[in-house]
Amino acid sequence: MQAGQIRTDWTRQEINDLFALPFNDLLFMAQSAHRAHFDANTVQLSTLLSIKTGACPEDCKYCPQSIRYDTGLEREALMEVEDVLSAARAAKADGASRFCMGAAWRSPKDRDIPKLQAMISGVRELGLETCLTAGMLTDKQATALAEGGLDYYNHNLDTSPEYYGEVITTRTYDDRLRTLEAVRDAGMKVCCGGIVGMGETRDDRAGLLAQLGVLDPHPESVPINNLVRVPGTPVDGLPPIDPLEFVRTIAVARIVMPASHVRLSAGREEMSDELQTLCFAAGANSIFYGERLLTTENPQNARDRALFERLGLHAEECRAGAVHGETATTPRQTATA
Ligand code: SAM
Ligand code: DTB
Ligand code: SF4
Repeated sequence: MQAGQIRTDWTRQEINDLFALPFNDLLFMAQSAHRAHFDANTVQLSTLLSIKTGACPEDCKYCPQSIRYDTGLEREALMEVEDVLSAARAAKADGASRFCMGAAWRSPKDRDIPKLQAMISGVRELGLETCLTAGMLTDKQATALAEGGLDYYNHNLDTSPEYYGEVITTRTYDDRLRTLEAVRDAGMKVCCGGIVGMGETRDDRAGLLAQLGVLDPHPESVPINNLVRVPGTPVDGLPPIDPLEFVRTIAVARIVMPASHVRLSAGREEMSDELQTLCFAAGANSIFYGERLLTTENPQNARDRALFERLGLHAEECRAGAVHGETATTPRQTATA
């Protein structure tokens, strides 16, 4: 197979075979795929904000925001637009190119949509790309968000179809796939990935990547989260995934979806600089940047800047408003600036 070839006919067996490669061979393949589509020293920076926190009716076993688990989290109602825009301004000043708003909902209510649209258009006017994650969407809601200027919708498949029921019982894999279809049909870009370290097997990780790899087109953005173990959630206390298996998961994601941004997502706070470096070498080219994820901690900006400096990495230019290969609309910003 030619390095970086885009395919949507992946089989789970082929993906398991990639996982089983000797580590150096896997990393070489991943680097080759990465370099066929990207500058290998550029990393896209997304900043998260929880715009509605806690009290979610879903039972996702990993999530501190589920109402079913006592995680001590304080619930917060949907934020005011101006407060969201202040956070977005700060993210932009820090060098982020995308602003991702997360709401702890099973799905939005139709009455919430106008406020979400106001947040989206306000963030866009600041020259940031916009991303929202707010649970399952109807076709009508997806269209309304797209019309409001939403660039990306995040909706993760999280794990393999077989393991999904061990993690979440309040919605199905097909529910997730239906929302992804609504997002695509409405013309938005898809941000879709998963979580590792929840007690799944390697074959489950291969199953997740096989599901993502046959989406046509591939999700433009693929977050790979390493479980943040939050006391009170049912998965707290599980042994962490072998760090090199995590790197393998990133590398396989890069090979399967060579032209997508693969995001080294939750879990960086507990990772050494050296482990993150291996993830970048395996083809990760996006991170969540900013001192908080949604409700848990992320590395301090200064730590990320220092790591970028040591590795000669720079932040991707902001492409907000860019169409059909047009170049960036805002000046080049580097994480080290
Ligand atoms: N409620 C919406 C949904 O489920 O799509 C949006 C918010 S939800 C917090 C977004 C994603 O965050 C989840 O799909 C999951 O992949 C990730 N996530 C949540 N808790 C996590 C944790 N403790 N560790 C790692 N990733 C987590
Ligand atoms: C994604 O894949 N990871 C982000 C974002 N999309 C919304 C969320 C990570 C959440 C980690 C736990 C928390 O901070 O609540
Ligand atoms: Fe709710 Fe999303 Fe957390 Fe699941 S992951 S409990 S849907 S906020």
